[in-house]
Amino acid sequence: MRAAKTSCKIKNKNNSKLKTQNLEHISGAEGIYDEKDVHKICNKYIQRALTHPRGEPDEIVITIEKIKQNPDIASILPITTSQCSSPDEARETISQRLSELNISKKAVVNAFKVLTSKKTMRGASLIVMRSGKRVEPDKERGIRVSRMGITKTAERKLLQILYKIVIPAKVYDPTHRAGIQSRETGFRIPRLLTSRAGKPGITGTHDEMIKNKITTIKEAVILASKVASCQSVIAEVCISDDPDYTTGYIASKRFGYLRIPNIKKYGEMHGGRVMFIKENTEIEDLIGYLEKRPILINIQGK
Ligand code: PML
Ligand code: MG
Repeated sequence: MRAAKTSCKIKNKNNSKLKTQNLEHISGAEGIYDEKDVHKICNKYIQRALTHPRGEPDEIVITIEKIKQNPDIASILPITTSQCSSPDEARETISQRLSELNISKKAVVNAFKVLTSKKTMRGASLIVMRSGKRVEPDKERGIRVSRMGITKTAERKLLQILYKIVIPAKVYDPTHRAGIQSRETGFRIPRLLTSRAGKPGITGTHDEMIKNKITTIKEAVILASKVASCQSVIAEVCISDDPDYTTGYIASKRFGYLRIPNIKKYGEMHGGRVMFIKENTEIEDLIGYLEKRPILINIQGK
């Protein structure tokens, strides 16, 4: 497979005097694509960067890289969604799952310190599952999980699942036409959205919001599936740092990808990722795998 990697970073200055040193990273996105799709995907990344909820970017950086190593294949995690109505309940659900995975209370407390800190990290924190020690070499940058993509077959299947998650229930429509309403977003949109996206009857805003949400979950599932494919990672917890995105997840080989609605309140800026790792993990090898090894996610057993 001839593959290319694109990544887009946007930065927002928070101190005009120290412009170059003090650029705040506000978002990133990436994937592994066939070369013919690279132009199209770069345009999408630019569009996303320019409309990001964390703020208008001062700088957008796009990197396109030829992947020389053949990607390894890892299985996609199965997706479920928990019932959760508040950040406190979310914390309880996550702590419960982590304790079932033999992760210590100290490690959980340290993880929540990272996830709820005002100062968000660009990448993920690595926390040793029993001692609770943070072992990522650079505590500000963290570990940037990179070089992951999805096969076309798995992507099609994943999108079908995600449409059902984001737009699940048919509801009564007072105009006497069948409609559907998202249990999570509350948006009511015409029933044929998936086959008629962009056609009359579908407002741009609804259409865009649904599409953005599906992209967010898709990218998170791909990343979490790569992380879970590491032998030394027991679990990962993520809270989006986007102020308008309040669903997080806990992912592990044992439980799959469990979505946690209301993990934070609307408008809050904190967020991040933590990975709980085995005690005797070779940190350099793990970082090499997460940041450098190209991985394509596929459906289980294919
Ligand atoms: C992010 O990239 O902002 C994190 C997204 C987490 C997605 C959780 C979900 O809705 O499944
Ligand atoms: Mg973000």
